[in-house]
Amino acid sequence: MTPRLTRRHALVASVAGLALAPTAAHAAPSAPIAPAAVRVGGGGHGHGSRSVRIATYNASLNRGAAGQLISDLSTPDNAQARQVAEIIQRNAPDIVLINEFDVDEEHRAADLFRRHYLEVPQRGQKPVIYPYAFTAPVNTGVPSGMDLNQDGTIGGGDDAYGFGLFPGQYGMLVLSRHPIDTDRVRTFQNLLWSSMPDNLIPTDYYTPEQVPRLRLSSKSHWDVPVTFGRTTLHVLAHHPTPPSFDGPEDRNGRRNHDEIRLWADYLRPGRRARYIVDDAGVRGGLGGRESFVVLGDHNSDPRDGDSWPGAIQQLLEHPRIQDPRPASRGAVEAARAQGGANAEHRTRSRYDTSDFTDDPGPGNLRVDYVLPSTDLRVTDTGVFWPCEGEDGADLVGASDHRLVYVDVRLR
Ligand SMILES: [Ca+2]
Ligand SMILES: [Ca+2]
Ligand SMILES: [Ca+2]
Repeated sequence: MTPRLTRRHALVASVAGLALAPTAAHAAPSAPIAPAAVRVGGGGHGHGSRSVRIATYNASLNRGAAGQLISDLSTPDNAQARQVAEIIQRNAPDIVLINEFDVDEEHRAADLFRRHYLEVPQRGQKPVIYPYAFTAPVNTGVPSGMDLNQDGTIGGGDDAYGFGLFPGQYGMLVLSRHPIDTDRVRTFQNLLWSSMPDNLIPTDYYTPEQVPRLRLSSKSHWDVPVTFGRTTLHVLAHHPTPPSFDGPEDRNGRRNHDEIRLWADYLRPGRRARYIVDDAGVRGGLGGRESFVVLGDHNSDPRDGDSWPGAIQQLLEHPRIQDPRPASRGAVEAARAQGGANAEHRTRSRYDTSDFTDDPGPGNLRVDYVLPSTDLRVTDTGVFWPCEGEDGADLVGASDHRLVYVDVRLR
C-alpha cells in the first residue's frame, strides 16, 4: 500500500530543495524562510552544520479512542502534550521518531501537534519547526478477522494485526528539519511473518489457517530517506511489540525478535534480504553503501526483561551498526531509588531509557535505541533523564520512556 500523503507532505515533496516557509499550510509563525539544508532553530548543542541530531521518543501520545488525540491537540492546553513538546524543544533534534502517537488518515493529530505545541514556546523554550513529516498506516487496531488470541471470539485489540483498540493507535510519526524523499520511502506494513525464513512463529499456537496470514510488523517498519543536499540518511523506524502480554507460547516475544530481525536482514543485502518485499511490491534490502540509523522503542533490553534471547543483539552486534550507548545520571538515580526488579538487573542502569513498574518487574529497561551505521561519526549522545530537582525533571513523567538522541556527522 502506498503511504497516504497529506496536502502538506505533497507540497513539501513537490518543492523539495526550494526555500519553503515551514508552516505554509497554516497561519502559524511567519518565521523567516529557511533553505531546507540549513539548520533552523535549536542550536546550542555544539553540533555544526553537517552534524545532525537524531532522536527517538516513545511519547505515550496514545489515547483510548479514535479521535481523542485530535481532540486533545485541538487546543494548546493539553498538559501532557506540552511536556512532550518541551522535552523535544529542549533537545531540539533535527530528526525525531515519535512512537505511540495515534495516527489518523488525514494526519490531523500530526499537524496539530506541530502547530499547537512544537511551534509554540513551552515555558520559554525555543520553538522547533519541522517542515517535513512522514506517517503512514500501521497494523495496530486493524481487524484481522481471526481469533489470534485463541479465546473463542473474533474481535477486540488482541485479535488485530497488531495490538490496538482502533486503527492507528500507538502509531508512529517522523518529523524532520531536512527534506524527506517521500517518493523513495519504503514501508513494510503488510509483509507476512511466514515469508521470513526460519521465523519464530509458534505454529503449535496459531492455527494452520492463521499462520500464512500473520503480519510480521506489529505497527509498521519504515525506511524514510532524509536528504542533506546530495547526501541521504535512511531513517529506519519501527516499534516492535512488547515481548509480554501473552502465554507460554511467547508469541509476542517471538514476534519482537523477528520484528528486530527484519532490520538486521534488511541491512544484509543479497540472499538474507531476498524475502523482504515492501508494500509497493519491491523486493530486497538496503544497499551496502547507504548511511542509515535504526531507531525506535525496540522493547528489548540487552540483558534484562522478557526478550527472546539475543533479540536486540541482532542489531547491537550487526557488522554495519555501531552502538554509541547513550546514558544518563537520572536513570542511575531512579533505579537506585525505585529498587525492586532494578536491583537484580544486569544491564547497567545508566543505559536505561524507560521507567516501568519495579515490583513486580520488569523494572527500568534499555529499550529505546538510536543506532547509526558504522560510516557515521558519532559526536554526542544523550538520554533526557534529569536527576531529581534538576532542570526539566518535572517533565519526564509525560511518558514511561525517555527521549534518546545521537549526534552524527554525515559524510
Ligand atoms: Ca479472540
Ligand atoms: Ca520504575
Ligand atoms: Ca535496568
